[in-house]
Parts: sequence; C-alpha cells; structure tokens
Amino acid sequence: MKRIVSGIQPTGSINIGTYLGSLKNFVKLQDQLPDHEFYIFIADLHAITVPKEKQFLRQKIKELAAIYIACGLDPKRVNLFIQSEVPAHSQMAYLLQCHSYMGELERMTQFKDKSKKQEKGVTVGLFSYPTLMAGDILLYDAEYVPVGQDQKQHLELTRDIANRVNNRYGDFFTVPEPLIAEVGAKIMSLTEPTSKMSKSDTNIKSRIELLDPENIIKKRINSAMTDSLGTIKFDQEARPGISNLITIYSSITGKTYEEIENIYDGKGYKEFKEDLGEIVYQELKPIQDRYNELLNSKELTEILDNGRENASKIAYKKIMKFNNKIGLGRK
Ligand code: ATP
Ligand code: LTN
Repeated sequence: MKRIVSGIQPTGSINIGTYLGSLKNFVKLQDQLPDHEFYIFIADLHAITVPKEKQFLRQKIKELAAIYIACGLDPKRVNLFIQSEVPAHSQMAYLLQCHSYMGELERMTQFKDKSKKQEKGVTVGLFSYPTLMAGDILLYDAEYVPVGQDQKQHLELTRDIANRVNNRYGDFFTVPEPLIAEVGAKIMSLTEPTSKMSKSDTNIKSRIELLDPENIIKKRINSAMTDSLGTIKFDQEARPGISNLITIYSSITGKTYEEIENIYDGKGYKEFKEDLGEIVYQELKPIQDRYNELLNSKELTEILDNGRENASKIAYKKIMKFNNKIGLGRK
C-alpha cells in the first residue's frame, strides 16, 4: 500500500501559514489520492527539542489534534496519532543517527536559525531533529510527504539517509518525495513580509491564528504591511506585502493571481483588504465551530486511539526488521 506521512509540531497556536501551506493540502490530498493510506501525526517529540512547559505542551497537543479534524481530515481516511505514543519513532531516530553524519546535520538551515535564537543551551535533540523527522517518514515507507517550503532541506536529508541505508544493506526504505503546495507553500508575516509567518514570532500582529475571532482577523488584514503603490499586482520580489495577501487570497479561493488582479483592476487596498478579511473569516468560521465541538470530546479520543493502533503495527514491524537487517539482537 502506498503511504503519505506528515506531521505538525504542537508548539503554539496554528496560524493560516501552517493551514494554507500544510493542513489544507492534507485535506486536498486525502480526496485526490484515494489509493494512498495517510499517517498524519502531532509531532510532540519534535516540540521538546526546544524545552517546553509541561501543561502548555499537553494543551497544544490536544488543540492540534482537534484542529486537524476540524480542518477536514477524515478519520476514516487518515490515521491521526500522537508521535510519542508510537515509541518506534524514538527508536528509529536513534538507529538513523548512527547512519547520519555530523557534517550533514550541521548544514541544516533550520538548526542554524533555531540554535541562534536559543538564549539558553541548545539541546542535542535540536541538532539531531532531522534524523527524528527522517525516522517518522521512513518507518512507514512513505511515498509522499506533504510539507511547506521550509522543510524541503529536511526531506532531502531523509532521501540521502534512505539511499545510504539501501546501498549499504540492500533495498530497505522507500525513498520519499516531498509534495509542496504550488500556492501557499510559504505564507509570509503580515508585518514583515520578507520572513515566514511563524507561530513562534513574538509579534502577534504578524499572523492570523486559526482560532482568532472575526474582529481580530479583519484587523490583522487591514493593518498588514503593503507599499505606497496602491495597486493589486503580484510581484514577489518588488512588492512582498501585497503579493503575500494575494497569495492568501488565491490559496483560499482557488483563483489565480491574474484573476485576482483583474477583479481589483482600478481598485485600491481598502476594498481588497475588506474582501480578503471576509474571505479569511468565512474560511475559518466552520473550522472554529467544529473545533469547539471536538476539543474535549470522546470522538477525538477514539480517533487518536485508533490512529495509534494502526500506526504502531506498521512502525513496530519496520523497527524489528531494521534491527535485524543491521545485525542487532538475535535472529
Ligand atoms: P514555526 O512557525 O514556529 O516556525 P514550524 O515551521 O515548525 O513552526 P509547523 O507548524 O511545525 O511550523 O509546520 C507544519 C507545516 O506547516 C510544515 O510543513 C511547514 O512547512 C508548514 N508551514 C509552517 N509555516 C508556514 C508558512 N508560513 N507558510 C507555509 N507553510 C508553512
Ligand atoms: N519538522 C516538521 C514537522 C515534522 C514533519 C515530520 C513533517 C516532523 N516530522 C515528518 C513531515 C514529515 C516541521 O517543523 N514543520
């Protein structure tokens, strides 16, 4: 069976960047690829690579689980589970660390960025993070991995590790392909449109969170940074602010950049931003309603139990085979 694997870290409140770059794509794929099995998880082991307060982490895990389903993941199609509840993920990370090199991990741009931002000590976990991610993917022999642009380098490393193991021991892992959304792969900050919209940005005005109320959504769009030209024209390099807003518009409505430019030909930012505020609100409203129903429900617990059972079976078998393949334990 062909498989699709992906995860999101429960490190903060989900914003429309993660939604448009990743979650919305999962939902599309589950309908477009009926022959594939989906393993989608809450990457809590990744979240602790930068130390987290216990209560905060618990809460974010639960919230993210509810968000996944509220955004439209169908529990009949998708195995949704919590990464740490399938211990094979930690085991595989260790085994892959023994097949990875310091030099290749040192080159990871996310590690360089995140370690610079760390005021206190940088954990070994933050350094070895890409091997945990490689394990998440290779455990299930995923064919495709839907991610945002910023994860491409980690996917390339995963492919290198898979090829290395395959060359050394004979074919064992499926070499995965990244699936990066054409529009929305990198939604930028609303206040600083040359950097990625991020849940860890200290400026709350830089993003719209999935659970923000209507007035906040509209306020954030209205005050989003643009430029003094006043026209609705996509130009990523020269006009990153308005281009980012057009990208958000396009990835929600499915309209092309050109169609959007035509709609707003001769109109200004005010009208465009008002419409966009309404479009974003209309997209998020049903998600918020469903989220509130799910958060403390038995339904959500059952979905996660079921996902854990299905994921564990595959992951456990693969770990046992890998142990055997490399000569660990007894035959
Ligand atoms: P942070 O936003 O704090 O840097 P992160 O990058 O670790 O967190 P996650 O929420 O773990 O974000 O990312 C989940 C998925 O969403 C990944 O595939 C990532 O590439 C994608 N993603 C995150 N932010 C954006 C964004 N601004 N635009 C497009 N995709 C994004
Ligand atoms: N590293 C990713 C989250 C993540 C992931 C994965 C994505 C962890 N394991 C496996 C795809 C496949 C991030 O920070 N966004």
